[in-house]
Amino acid sequence: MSEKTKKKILVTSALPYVNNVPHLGNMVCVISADVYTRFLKSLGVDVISVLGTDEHGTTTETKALEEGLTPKEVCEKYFKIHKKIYEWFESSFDCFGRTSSKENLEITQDIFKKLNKNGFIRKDILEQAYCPKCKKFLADRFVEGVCPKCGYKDARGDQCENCGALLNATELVDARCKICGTKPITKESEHLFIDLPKLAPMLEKWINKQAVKGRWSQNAKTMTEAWLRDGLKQRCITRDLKWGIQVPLKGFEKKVFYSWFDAPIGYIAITKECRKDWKKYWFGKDVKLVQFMGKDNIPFHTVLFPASLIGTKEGYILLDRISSNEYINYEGGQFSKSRNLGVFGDDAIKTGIKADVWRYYVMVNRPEKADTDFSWEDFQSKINNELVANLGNFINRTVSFINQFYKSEVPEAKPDKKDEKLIREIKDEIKKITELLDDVQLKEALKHIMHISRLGNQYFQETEPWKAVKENKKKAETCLAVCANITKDLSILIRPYMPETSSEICKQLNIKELGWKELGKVLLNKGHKINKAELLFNKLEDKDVKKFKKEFGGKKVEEKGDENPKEPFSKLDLRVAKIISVKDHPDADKLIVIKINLGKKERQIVAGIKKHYSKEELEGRNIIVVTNLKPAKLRGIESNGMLLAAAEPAENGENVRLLSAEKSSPGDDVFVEGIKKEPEKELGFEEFKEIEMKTDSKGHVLYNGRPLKTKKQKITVEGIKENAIVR
Ligand code: B3M
Ligand code: ZN
Repeated sequence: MSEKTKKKILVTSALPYVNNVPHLGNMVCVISADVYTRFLKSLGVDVISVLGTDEHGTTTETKALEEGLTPKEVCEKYFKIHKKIYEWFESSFDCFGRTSSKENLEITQDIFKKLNKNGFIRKDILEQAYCPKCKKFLADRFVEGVCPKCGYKDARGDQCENCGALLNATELVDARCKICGTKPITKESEHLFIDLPKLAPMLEKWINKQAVKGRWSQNAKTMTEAWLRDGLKQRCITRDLKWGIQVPLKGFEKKVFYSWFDAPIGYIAITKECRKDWKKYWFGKDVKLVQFMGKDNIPFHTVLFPASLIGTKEGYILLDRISSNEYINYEGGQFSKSRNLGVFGDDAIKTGIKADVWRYYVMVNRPEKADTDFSWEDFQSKINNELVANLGNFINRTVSFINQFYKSEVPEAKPDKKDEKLIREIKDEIKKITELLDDVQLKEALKHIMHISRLGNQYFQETEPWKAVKENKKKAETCLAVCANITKDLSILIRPYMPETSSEICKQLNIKELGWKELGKVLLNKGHKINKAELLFNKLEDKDVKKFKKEFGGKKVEEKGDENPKEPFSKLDLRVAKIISVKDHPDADKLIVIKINLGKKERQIVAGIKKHYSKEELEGRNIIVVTNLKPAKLRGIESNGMLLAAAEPAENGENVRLLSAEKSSPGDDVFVEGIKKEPEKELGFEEFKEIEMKTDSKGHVLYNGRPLKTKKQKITVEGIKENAIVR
């Protein structure tokens, strides 16, 4: 056991929002935390793992409205669904709970009180949307109206579902209360803030040290630095909602805590709920906290949660190691339950494909440095070529051969040089795998495990025991004894990833389940009786793939048919345009009306970029415009197209930068090499949204990893980070 894994370890997986059925992409984090924990347990480390549901906040209130239930009822209903799905996926968390527990209420209130006592809580006035009819403050999601960006009628106050723009409720045109339809007013309300500027010196000192010591991933460091670089600002931790943890301070009894304040505290509360000795973990000097999450959760775990804990001065342990994954997309787009698109936890159960196979797929495609894509073809190929033809085949031929030729008794091994060479190679692989797992490189470790099975297959193939069994008995016997012990090693190595398969292998080998320290040892000796071979994995047939695609593909895939789907990008008609003039929209503060030159034609578009650019900056500038969108009317003014900009979340809302092509001429075609343009006449926003374009680190714009360009240059965008969404 290495030095690093000596102490107690506390592993957490981000707590998924309770209000939806988790999909395959959501499972990445849960399965990752589970694999890592199982590995540590196999090593013999004192480890506990924590998972649960995140139940407070506006997401739950919104769902409750949609389903006609109370927030509590929504939580009851979906908590059961989540629990069932995680169990089906063989997640083995020691503690599984929910943030709406009484433990979380107690600890959250306690942490708040300590923060307040230590002078890290401040009061301040906020302006918020308020419905005079419902007599309540409206969270951003509870305000609806016209999107200032795309003109979509029913945009939500936090985000436009149609074009994906991040919004503030106050930006909506013709805003209305989602509950009763009344126009909201802006009203002041006093709120509580955590004083991050005051905590900053302690926090920064800790971050600078821990990011190095805990070998934080690049995305974790970058995102955290971005928060620090912009200067930490006080952050509001209360909300005018009913569903949540009550604020225990005079004058604030009607408010609840912001769900991102109490959700991470949920990790502590869930531990307390299930372990009497929870303090040994959360206050232990010898405990290492390892947290798994999606990349969008990073700053809450590297800044907000640690700040809340440091401010109590109680000696809570802080994050040591962070593993933040990117996303899995579905067949090139996003998962969407409402559009029946993608594989959700309950769907995976219905396919009849074993949980282990799903776990394997998610881990071997684990989106570590970039997003990955689920496609049925890829899934099929990984099952058939890797699980069936490699791992399954090696184990099956070993066990069957011993069944058939040695009356199910492991023969005697008398290794020669060639056998020894393989044994050494496998020991080296085991060492490498252990290091990788220790370093939470779960995908890479799995690839090395599969390599062992590949080496085993090669060895079997080259030794030809089916011939040697007649011609050179010693050679055949040694081969099978060696393969039986490799199979034993594989049962140990794959156990964290595919626990059920590991148990099946142990059953076939007639051994008990073994821990990491038994790796590389010869444990199956001459005369050891094994059981009958059974197939570990089934091939996924083409007809099944067809069927699943129909079932889970959603409308889009069906319309297009299964064969050779068109690249979504081909539907777009993107052109360079020069801005001729800019006017304010007469009826909307946030909108401007732009006249553009498209080479031979002129057009008018309405855009919501007033906050980000001045008129002077815009006039004469070359921009990129989608010219084949359905025309829209924005507050009475016709918009014939949409300009493209890259956007990323920033402290004060959003950072938005226009795409440009200054060396090109108006009307020039914008394309991606290798994709033939077949623009649709009137492209809907829904379809446009599926076309994912992102910035890279050099200020170019990529579609599917390839740059957008004109015949003269690559499209550029300045002043924005890598991976910003273009829309
Ligand atoms: N529920 C966001 C998410 O599910 C949030 C995580 C909370 S972790 C304490 O991605
Ligand atoms: Zn209302």
